[in-house]
Formats: sequence, structure tokens, C-alpha cells
Amino acid sequence: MINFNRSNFTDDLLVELYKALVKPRIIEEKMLNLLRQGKISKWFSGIGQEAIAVGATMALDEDEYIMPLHRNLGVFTTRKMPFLKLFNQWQGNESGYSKGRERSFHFGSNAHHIVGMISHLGPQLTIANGIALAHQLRKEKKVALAFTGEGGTSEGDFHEALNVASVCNLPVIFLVENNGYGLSTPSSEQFRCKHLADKAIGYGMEGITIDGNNILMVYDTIKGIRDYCITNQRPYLVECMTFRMRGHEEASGTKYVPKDLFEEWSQKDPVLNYENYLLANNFISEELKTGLRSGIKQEIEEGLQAAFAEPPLVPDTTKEYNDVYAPDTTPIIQPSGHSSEKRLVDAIADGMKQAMEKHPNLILMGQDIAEYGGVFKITEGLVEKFGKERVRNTPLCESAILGAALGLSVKGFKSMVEMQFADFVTCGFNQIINNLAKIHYRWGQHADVVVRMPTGAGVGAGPFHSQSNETWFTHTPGLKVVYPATPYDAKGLLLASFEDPNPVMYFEHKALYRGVTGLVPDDYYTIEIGKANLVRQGEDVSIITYGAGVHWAMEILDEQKSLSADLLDLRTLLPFDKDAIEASVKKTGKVIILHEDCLTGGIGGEIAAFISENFFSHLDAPVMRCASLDTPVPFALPLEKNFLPKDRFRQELEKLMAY
Ligand SMILES: Cc1ncc(C[n+]2csc(CCOP(=O)(O)OP(=O)(O)O)c2C)c(N)n1
Ligand SMILES: [Mg+2]
Repeated sequence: MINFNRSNFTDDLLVELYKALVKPRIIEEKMLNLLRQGKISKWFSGIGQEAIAVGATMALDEDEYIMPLHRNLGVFTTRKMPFLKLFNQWQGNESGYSKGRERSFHFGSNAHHIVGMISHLGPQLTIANGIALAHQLRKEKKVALAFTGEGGTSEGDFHEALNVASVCNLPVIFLVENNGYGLSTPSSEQFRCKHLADKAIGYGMEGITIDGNNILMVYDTIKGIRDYCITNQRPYLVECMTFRMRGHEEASGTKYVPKDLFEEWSQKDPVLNYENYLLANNFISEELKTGLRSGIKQEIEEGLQAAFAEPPLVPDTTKEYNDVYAPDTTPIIQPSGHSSEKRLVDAIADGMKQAMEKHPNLILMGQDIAEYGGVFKITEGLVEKFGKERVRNTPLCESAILGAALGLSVKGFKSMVEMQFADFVTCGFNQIINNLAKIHYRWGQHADVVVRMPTGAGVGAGPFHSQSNETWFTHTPGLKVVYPATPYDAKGLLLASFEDPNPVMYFEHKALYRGVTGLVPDDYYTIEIGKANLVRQGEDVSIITYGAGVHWAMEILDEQKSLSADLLDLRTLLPFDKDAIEASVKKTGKVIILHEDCLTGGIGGEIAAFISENFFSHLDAPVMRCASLDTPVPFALPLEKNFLPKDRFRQELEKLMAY
């Protein structure tokens, strides 16, 4: 049995809470029926846990963001999403929240201030940090609230999110629904601490464990914590004890759960207990109860009829492609005025400064980027000029920072995340591939984030500071991959990347930072993403390359004056410039693709396939590729030189010309 304490709540509030609490229960009961009838395919039940989602949502302002998970129907209903549209979402209908592209609760809605989950669970927590940071920067008195299950607390993102929120003083409520199981895994096999709320101590924040089945306690606690977070600009960890009354999802059963647990927890049913409390104390009448229940049932029936009458979804490939990226309205601003000779590193730094001036909503985040200026000194001086709020040192936690960047984007900010070395992006990989890249296609939210990637070998830095990992990203729809080779392109493409509302992976080659110089316009200008540059023009062969390859090819062409070659610098790898490739291939009939990335799975394979499929009849020789060895990048300079394709390129080119 549950002990309810109405505190100073008005009668109206007690009834409002009841209405909100009953709704998800009745919807769920209907869903279970439909499941048995085979009318729906999958369902993650939150029966027994409704008081948490409903109480927490009721405790927040309507315009405060919530990051719910798979058992949080109560968040969606309390935010008053119409049942028809919700059901269309679950059925994969065109008129659901994700146009049929996402399942169950994997969607968000800015109108309802909800950012829905990706399957990976933990990433939700770090998005809340970004949203809270946006509130803080705008001096809004608001919190963000993120849900996790107790199973999800084992994920690295839980640790990173709490640590960042505490270090950065962010007003975030982290809410753990401890229902005893993560799929079939009981808590005893998930963690060793007594209370998950105790973990708060380790992060230097407050934490509390409460009865998650008591809606008044949940509401009261979250309301109080909300005030605390806003007043003190601090995060808070809340652990709500509860129980999952059904299986992980309906098909998976509950065999592994001891029977007596169900008996024990059914006594603590959050809906029935509260209903009985209200009836016993005359806060509601039997008539209100039955009237409310039948009203909800009717709304559900009407929604179901309308949803089942929806026409079947007809795929339209053009529409599918159109939604992968947010529309890019980047103004192409031609360079004008004076130019100065600059190294690549200085051109990027110049671009960073001008992007900060152009976009007052641009926030920079990364390790050691503020006072220290970043390990390559790209951000040197920016904190002095733009302040610590916009130029932010972060703890060592790539995933949390990329998630925060997405949260900032939800609130209309732009951000730059500097990877200290491109290699370390592995620790933030999930956020980029699954959150940033897919969110626009999934439910129309853009991810206005530029990830700067100091990349490449040639400086004897070994396997973890030298990799070319651009094709990890070119394989992911939703990302743009930019890779300039010259100071001029570096600045113009960087500024275009900041204009573009989509996530851009911006590669900058470490060996070129101080190894190449060129004229760079002093003023602001942009270069169109997705457009290659024909660096040299010739008749006999097309050399297609990017990054360091551009400079290796130029060196050889400078030596071999008799060779008449097109040298095409791709500059962007996703999307790559098919028109420019076509024009060059049709002119020369011979192609060699050169890149620093390893041969197997490098972008060269993709380009070679594109050429062979489309322009075979124009070719006088097979499309050749020249790339690094298929090994990790070795440390010792002779080994590294042997690894890189530069020396082999000469022979490969000769071979092609002799074909
Ligand atoms: C990274 C990742 N690993 C595994 C899974 C599969 N999975 C989905 S839900 C789940 C259990 C989650 O447990 P918990 O966090 O306690 O949430 P609950 O389902 O109990 O609400 C697992 C293992 C996943 N979705 N993501
Ligand atoms: Mg659980």
C-alpha cells in the first residue's frame, strides 16, 4: 500500500494528476488487447511505472524539455499529444510524428518539448546537458529532465552526462527509473551500489531515492528539485523505485521474474492506489472516475478508427532523400578585398574567429580549447575575445559533448566540437552516427554542429594520432564530410560548415597545418560544400584526390611537366562532386584516385565504382587507386613513409599512363 501525503496541493491539482495518471494506463490496456489480436507488432509496457512519467512531466513547465525513454508513454500523454497522431506513429503511418521512419517512442516533437530516444538509451542523458546549457546561456529559469532505466546507468553516457552536468553547473534533472530489471538482467547483475542515487556523491551533486509509485511524492520531489536546480544552477539525480509489471516488451515474457515480486508490487499499483485514495477522501467521485475512464476510452476508439482508416504508406524515394538533410540555405559569399599569405592552421583560426563574430549563437566546446588555445592552437585567443561562456573547456568526454552539442542545436544554438585528434572521435562515435546524423530524417530536428577533426599521418605520431578516418563518416547519410587541402579552401569551407544547419565533419590535416601556405582573403567568404576544385587542367589523365594527396600530386606534376593532367581536389567527400568527376573523366579517359586513407573501404573504391558504372565507355584504362597500406599507421618514420602512398603514386601513375 502507498501512503499519500497531499502536502499543500489544491483539490484541483489532485484531480489533474489523477486524470493524467489514468490516461496512459487505459491506452496501454488497449494496446495489449490490440497486440493479442495481432493488430500491432511490438509494445514496451510502462504499466506499473506511470506515476514517474506523469508526476515528473506535471512538475515541469510545459516548455521545459524532457528526454523520455521506451516506457514513458505518460510523458507523451501528459504533454497532450493527440492519441490519433500517437497511434499513427506506432503504426508507422505517414501522419505519425516520424512519417513512418521510426518506431514506438523513438521520435521527438519540439511543439511538445520532447526529444525522443535513440535505441542506445544513454545518449538521451547528454542531450539534456545541451538543452540546460542553452537555458543557462539565455538566462532562462528552466530545467531539462532526462530519463534512464537502472540498466542504462551502466552505460558510459550516464557517467559522462552526470560528470559534465556537475562540472558545468547545469540545471538538469537526471531521473532513474529503477524497475529492477534491464531486459532479463536483475539489478544484482547490473550494479553493486545500494542505491543508484548514491552515485550522485561521486559526481559532487545531490541525489535522492524515492517511491516511484507514489505520484504525489514524485510530483512534489521533482517540483522541489526543479526549483533547486534553477536557483542553484546545479544538476540533481533522482532514483525512483518502481517495478516493471510486464515483460521487457510484450513478446519477451516474464519467466525470469519471481512470481512473488509481481504479487508484492501489484499491491503498490500506482494508478489503483491513487484512485482509491482520492475516492476514499472524496477528492473524486465514482461518477468522475467512470466518466473519465469512458471518455478516454472513447478518444482511443475514435483515434483507432481514424488511424486504421489511414491509407497505406506509399514510399516516395525523392521525399526520403529530401529529408536526410535540413535544407541548406548557406549564402555563397564571394571573397573580396585584401588577401594575406597564411598557413593552413592560421586560415582555420581566422575562419573560427569570423564564424564567432558572424554567429553570436555559436558555442565552442572541446578539451583544452579555451585558455590553452587547443593543442594545435586553432582556438588561441578566442576565449579572451568571446568569453568563457562561448569558448568552453570540457572534461575528457567526447560522447557527452557531442550530445550536448545536439541539445544546444535543439534550442537554436550552433556549436563546434573540437576533437583533440580525429582518432578520439571513436569515443563519441555513437552520438555522431546515430544521433546527429539521423535526427533530421527521423523527426525533422536539425543538428547544427561542426566537428573539427585534426587528422592524418606524416608526423610520426603512431596508430592513435594519425588515422585517416573520413570514410567512417562518408558511409553515414545525414552527415557532411568536408576535407580542405589549402588555406583558401579551409577558411571558406569552415565558414560554410558553420552556416550549414547539418552536422559537418570538418577534417583538417595536421601535417598541412604548418606545411602549406597560400593566399587567404581577409574578409568573410564561403565555399559551397559538395563542390570539387579543378586545381590543374590537362588532357591525358584525371588525378582525383583530396587533403594531402593534392600536394603529393602537385609535386609530381611539377616534376613531370610533359604530363597533361586534370588534378581534381574533391574538397567534400559527402556529398562528393559527381559532375566534376564526370566532366574530367569524359575529357581524359584515364583516372587514378589518390588518398591517404587505407585502400580497402577508402572513398576511392566508391568513386571508382561510380566512374565504372556510369562512364565505362569513356575509359581507356581501368580506374586505378593509390592509397595507404591496409595496416594501422606505424610510428617510426621509415615505416610511416612506407605506409603512406606518396612514393608509390609515381609508379602507379606511370603504370596507368603506359596502359
Ligand atoms: C547500447 C544498447 N545496448 C543494448 C540494448 C538492448 N536493450 C534495450 S532496452 C534494454 C534494457 C534497458 O534496461 P533499463 O535501462 O533498466 O530500462 P527498462 O527497460 O527497465 O525500462 C536493453 C539491454 C540497447 N537498446 N542499447
Ligand atoms: Mg530497468
